[in-house]
Formats: sequence, C-alpha cells, structure tokens
Amino acid sequence: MTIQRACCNGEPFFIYCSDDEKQRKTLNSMNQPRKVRIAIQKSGRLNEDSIRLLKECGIEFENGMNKLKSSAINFPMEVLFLRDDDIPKYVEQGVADIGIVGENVLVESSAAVQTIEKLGFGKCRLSIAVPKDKNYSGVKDLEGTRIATTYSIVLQKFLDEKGIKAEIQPISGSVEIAPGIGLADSICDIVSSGSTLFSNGLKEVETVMYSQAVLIAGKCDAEAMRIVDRLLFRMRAVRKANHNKYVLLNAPNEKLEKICSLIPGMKSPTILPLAEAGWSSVHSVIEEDKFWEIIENLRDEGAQGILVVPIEKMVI
Ligand code: PRT
Ligand code: ZN
Repeated sequence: MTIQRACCNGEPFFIYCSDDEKQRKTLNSMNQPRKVRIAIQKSGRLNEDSIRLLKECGIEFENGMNKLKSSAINFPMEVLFLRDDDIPKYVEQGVADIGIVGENVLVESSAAVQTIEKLGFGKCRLSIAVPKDKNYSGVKDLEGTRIATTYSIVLQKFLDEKGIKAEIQPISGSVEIAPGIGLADSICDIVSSGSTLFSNGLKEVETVMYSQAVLIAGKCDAEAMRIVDRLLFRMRAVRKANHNKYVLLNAPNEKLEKICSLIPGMKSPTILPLAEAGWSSVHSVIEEDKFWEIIENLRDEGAQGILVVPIEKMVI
C-alpha cells in the first residue's frame, strides 16, 4: 500500500492508495464503471445531515434512502447504511471506500483510515462529569476513581496524557446513570447541550475531546480517488455557501468607498448605478458568523434597503 497525495480545488489531502492493480483491471475488464462506496449512519444523529449533504452536492438516489444500500442515478456512487461504530472498520477493510462518522467514534475505533474533511455537523464533546454536589478541584481528583464510559480508548489516552491512574468501567449504554447506581464515581460521555447531564444530577468537569462528523477514506485506487476528488470539490462548495450570505444594498455614492471596505466579497463588490442620481446598488458576499456586526456597520455608514439572501453553492 502507498499513500498518495491528491488535490481538490487546490486544497490537498492524502489518501491510502491500494497497489492492487489486479482489482482495477478486473473491474475494467467487466466494463463496469467504478463507483465510490460511501458508508453513512443508517439511523441516528448523523443520518439526516449526511443524506442532506450528499443531496446538496446534487447527488440523487434511486428508490429513496431507506434500504441497506442505494445507488446514485447521476453520480458514480453507492451508499451503504451502517451503524456508526462499524463505519471506520468497514472503510479500513475496503468494504466502503469512504465514510461519514463522528470523530469520537473514529478515534475509539483506532482504524487505519484517513480523515479527509471535517464536515461541520454532529458537533459535540466527550466530557467527564461528576455528581453535581461533589467538590472537584482539578483532574488530579480523578486519581484512583472509577469512570464509566463507552469510550475506553479515548478516555485512557486522556488519562495517560494527564498522568492519572483511574479505573475505567466500560459500559455500552445509559452511561449517565452509572454514578447513581454505584457503578462508578464519574462518567465520560458525549455532551451536546448538557441537559442529559443536568437531568441526571451531574456536572461537566473535563473536556476529553471535541468532535464533529468527518469524511474518512481507506484504500482507494486511482479511479476512486478521482471520484472522491469530485465529491470533495462539491462538498466544499456546499459548505462554503452555507457559511456565506449574498448581500444587496443601496448606498449614497459618497459613502461607497467606506461601505465597500466593509464587504470586500470574493474579489470585490459589484457596484451598479441606481435610477436615482447619487445612489448605487452594491452586491457582495459576507460570512455568516460576522453577519450582524457587518450589517450594523453598513447601516451606520448610511446603507439602506439591505437585502440578505442565502447562497446555494459557492465555487471560488
Ligand atoms: O445506532 P448507531 O450505533 O449508529 O448510533 P448511536 O446510537 O451509537 O449514535 P448516535 O446516533 O446517538 O450519535 C451518532 C454521533 O452523533 C455520535 O457518535 C457523535 O459523534 C454525534 N453526536 C452529536 C452525539 C450527540 N451530539 C449527542 N448529544 N451523539 C450522542 N449524543 C447523546 C449523548 O450520548 C447523550 O446521551 O446525547 C446525549 C447528550 O446530549 P445533551 O444535548 O443532553 O448534552
Ligand atoms: Zn453507535
């Protein structure tokens, strides 16, 4: 096996590449066009966002997405629907070429796969929590205690890094009840809003890792890599568009210079004269997370009739 450097829209990624030419030749001799197999979660928190992302990439599937396997009708892709815990292993073994999975599950699996893109959804953190009435002054308080978790490998790495010796109690579900039933002193589990911890009388005291959904790849031949490259190009355009808004506004001509400096856009703003003398229409692109700050500044500089519209795709 070799590691090849691939490139998508000028942004590089590395991918394991199988040296097995025989497999490629067999596929070609059967005259079957190569399809990339992507594994996504069958049901659960990452399922909907994974499907939405593929659809936003313009990929349409035959007979819906409620089976174990589905083929795209307008892109060389097959989707396998699996439990999230199985995805890293199946990608490592080549059952699927790529997959979408939470980083927490990926790290816990120790599978030899590459993360090729962070996808920005399924965000959460893996945290240690203790009963809320317990005094906690720092990580040293975990020394010699019992911690219940479904993420033994990630937790062990964290404890090793901190030089803490604690007893890990591996359990497969309902981790949050472990301190209440006397199984452990604390837990290490996924936290999103924190309401599950709160309703079980626990408080978050250490963050072990931050996680989000990622696109992973295993051993891919050159043809699969080309398809993955096309997919990545689309995913990046979709994600870029989701992070940006198109803004249109009217501005008095004497304020144009200042207003344009606030919304420089992808290259520079578009300026069109209005029918009313002394005014122009300015069009540009702004980032979602700076949205309100920019809009307030634009208004303070005399911009009027500000319209903000979503962008569907963004190719730079
Ligand atoms: O059936 P399968 O094995 O495929 O799914 P699963 O039940 O193991 O996983 P699932 O669907 O619950 O989660 C899939 C992935 O979503 C996780 O591996 C994380 O990467 C990500 N994710 C994001 C979360 C959460 N947010 C989350 N809040 N996974 C689980 N939770 C649970 C957590 O376990 C706890 O019970 O939500 C609860 C905490 O949420 P808050 O909001 O109360 O803090
Ligand atoms: Zn799971």
